[in-house]
Amino acid sequence: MNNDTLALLGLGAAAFIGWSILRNSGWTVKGEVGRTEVFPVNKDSLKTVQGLAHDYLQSESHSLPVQTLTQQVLAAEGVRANENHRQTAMILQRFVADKMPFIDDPQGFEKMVSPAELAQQVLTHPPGTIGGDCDDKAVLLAAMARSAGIQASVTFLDTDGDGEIDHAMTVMILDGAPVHAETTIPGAPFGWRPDAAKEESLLSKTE
Ligand SMILES: [Ca+2]
Ligand SMILES: [Ca+2]
Repeated sequence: MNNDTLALLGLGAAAFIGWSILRNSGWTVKGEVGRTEVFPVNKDSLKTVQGLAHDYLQSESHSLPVQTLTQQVLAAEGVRANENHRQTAMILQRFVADKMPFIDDPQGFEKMVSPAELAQQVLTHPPGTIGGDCDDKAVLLAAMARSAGIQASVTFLDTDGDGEIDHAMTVMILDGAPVHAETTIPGAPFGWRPDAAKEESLLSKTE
């Protein structure tokens, strides 16, 4: 292709993105195995994030990339899935919180990378190079926990008391009680939860 054609294609892509933003609809990028959803931050975006988190967990927790990554992380610590749920959960949290960098969404947008897509990227890139923000990492950890047989989902919190949800965490049921797992702060203790004025957990909506 010559430069003019490339420039036209670039203009076309920019026009499409602009049109998507104007329509408020966002767009989907199909990855190798999963998908990435991008949409503008607005009053409806939290509902979209929560709906996608639920869908991603239902459809991709037992996908091959999520299962493979989970088994690799556990095997590196000499543990097999289903031996001990609390120990398994703690190892998986350490991986997502400590070994995957925090990478923020583009300014003004919500970007949600599905767990199969994120796991596939982690499996195929050098260690420590693939990461995500709180919703991406919280959904991935919940999916990995589910693939290890642990009841898990995502919970959304208002941590600064302004009435708006601003954080996502993984929450799991261990010994019959909900346990929070922070994924964006390296070294965050298992079970630690920030003070929150409001919390909306998807755990009760699990199958
Ligand atoms: Ca995100
Ligand atoms: Ca807030």
